[in-house]
Amino acid sequence: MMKLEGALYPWRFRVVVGLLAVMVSAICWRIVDLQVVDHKFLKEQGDARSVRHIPIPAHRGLITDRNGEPLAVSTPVTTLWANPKEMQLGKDKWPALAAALGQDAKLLSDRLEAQADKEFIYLVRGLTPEQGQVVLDLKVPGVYGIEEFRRFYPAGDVTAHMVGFTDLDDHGREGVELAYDDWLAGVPGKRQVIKDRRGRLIKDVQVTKNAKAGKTLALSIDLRLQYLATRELRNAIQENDAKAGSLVIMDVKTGEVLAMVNSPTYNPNNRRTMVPAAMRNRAIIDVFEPGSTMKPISMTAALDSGRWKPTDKVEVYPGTLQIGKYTIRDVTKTEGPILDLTGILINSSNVGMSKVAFDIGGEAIFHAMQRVGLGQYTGLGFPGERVGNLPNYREWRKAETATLSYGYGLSITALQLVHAYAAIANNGRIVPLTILKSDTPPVAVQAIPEATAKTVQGMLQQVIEDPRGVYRARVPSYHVAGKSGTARKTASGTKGYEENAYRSLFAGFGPTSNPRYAIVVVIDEPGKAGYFGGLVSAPVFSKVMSGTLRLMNITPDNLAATPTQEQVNAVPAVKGGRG
Ligand code: 59J
Repeated sequence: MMKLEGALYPWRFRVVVGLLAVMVSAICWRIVDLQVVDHKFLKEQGDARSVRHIPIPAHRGLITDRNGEPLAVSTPVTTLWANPKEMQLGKDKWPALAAALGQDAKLLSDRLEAQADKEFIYLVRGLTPEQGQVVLDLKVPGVYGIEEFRRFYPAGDVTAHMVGFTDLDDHGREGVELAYDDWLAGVPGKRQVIKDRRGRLIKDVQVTKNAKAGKTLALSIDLRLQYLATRELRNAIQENDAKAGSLVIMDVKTGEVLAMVNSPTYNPNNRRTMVPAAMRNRAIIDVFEPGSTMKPISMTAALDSGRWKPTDKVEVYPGTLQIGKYTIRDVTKTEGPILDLTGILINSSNVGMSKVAFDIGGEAIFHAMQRVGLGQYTGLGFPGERVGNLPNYREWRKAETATLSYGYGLSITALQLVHAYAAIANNGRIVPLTILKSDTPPVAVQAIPEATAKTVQGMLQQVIEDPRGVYRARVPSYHVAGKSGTARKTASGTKGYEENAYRSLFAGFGPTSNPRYAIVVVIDEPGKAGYFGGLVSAPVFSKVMSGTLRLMNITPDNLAATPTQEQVNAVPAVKGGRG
């Protein structure tokens, strides 16, 4: 008779069942453990091995001029990159790839072989999206595209120093692009994708964070004036065989910089043209001795002292003045021995200015210069701006008091010079400089008493309109005011001056009946034939001021008295070339 085994060995049956139960519950526990208890951790670990976040580039903000003209624009481009390791699987497609890229097939395959152990190389950056798609459509294993943005500068070399440029990764490197990088850059987004073990993209899962576009920035610059300034400066530099130059146009009421140009310049769309000398924004980083363009500032101190009025006379004969072993000289000595204050400006008499300076003292001149912003930051907030140097009056002895009063012994930038003249032009009120278009009226500080500023405005109009004046600075149909300067350049490495290297300056404003614009022209080392500020820089001022007043629709304030060209030509030039 058969017996049930179980019945025969009951202990054995129970052991088997018991073991099975233990095993089943162990498995169940493990399932619960994996699926419930550790689920989050394990999913994260798994995802970390397959899910990737790739950045979505943010569209960089547009830079425009004050009228909305684009100065820096970001356009979408496709950058092609490759995983050479993966590419080794599809060598048959390399010739087609080379053809599509317009590259030499042999060179490309050599490069890919040489980098066979790499996982990332750029194939080509910045194609148009259409060009990029043609290549991607070849479906060459290991070739991928990423969308990026590339900066384009429509006005090219005309706005180069102002706008600056970005690097290949779209970060601001120079100019406004650098100064306002945070504002312009935006915030890149994130896209979740799944890649296989080889890093190939399998699935675009979702955008986890949208890219936040950068903001638009409207500059104070007027592109039309920027072009005008560029053209006239470049012409003058060519005609005078000069080394370099700068020109700044400023709105005296708002503090806005309307144009700022330098020559030489460069094309920011073509990095190969970027040589260091061309990249200097000279108007804000080159400091120089301003020479006679300081005389009007010293005159404000004289008038403020209450001791002088414009018609008071000074003996300048014989055109030299001995201070210890130091001799002060006038270049133009054709005038009689006596000059009034306006005459000192018209004739640009260093001797006359020095005598006035001795009378009022260095401290008054120092404060007048400091009040109009010399030796201080302009507040423009531009990268690399220099402040120059205005030595404290306590260090001035008699010779320094004299030379500082006519512009030597201090150093300034073209931007500071235009800012100082803008204060005179704005009836003594100085406003902070800005490169951004401003809608709110700026807070002005009365740097020069209004009456004094107005008196100096009149004296500077005389400098241009007097028969002996700087007639080349005149502007048809308008009254304008200004002062020329010709300064020997300091010889590098010594305390002395160059024999034959000059800086020709002109600073002025207009229209005098209600001054709106201040302009400074700096021409560095004009040719030896003619180098006086009144000869070289004054005509540039005239043309640029004339164009500015017209473009800005400023009502002429001198229609009746407009001199004809014949009348202008008939004015005898003063011996010495100031003319
Ligand atoms: C000058 C100077 C150099 C520095 C002199 C220009 C001094 C001086 C020592 C000789 C040419 C020249 C501190 S000239 O700007 O007086 O703009 O139309 O460079 O005087 O003391 O062969 N400008 N320029 N001086 N130094 N040190 C005149 C004048 C000026 C003119 C003309 C003719 C100088 C009217 C200059 C202009 O007003």
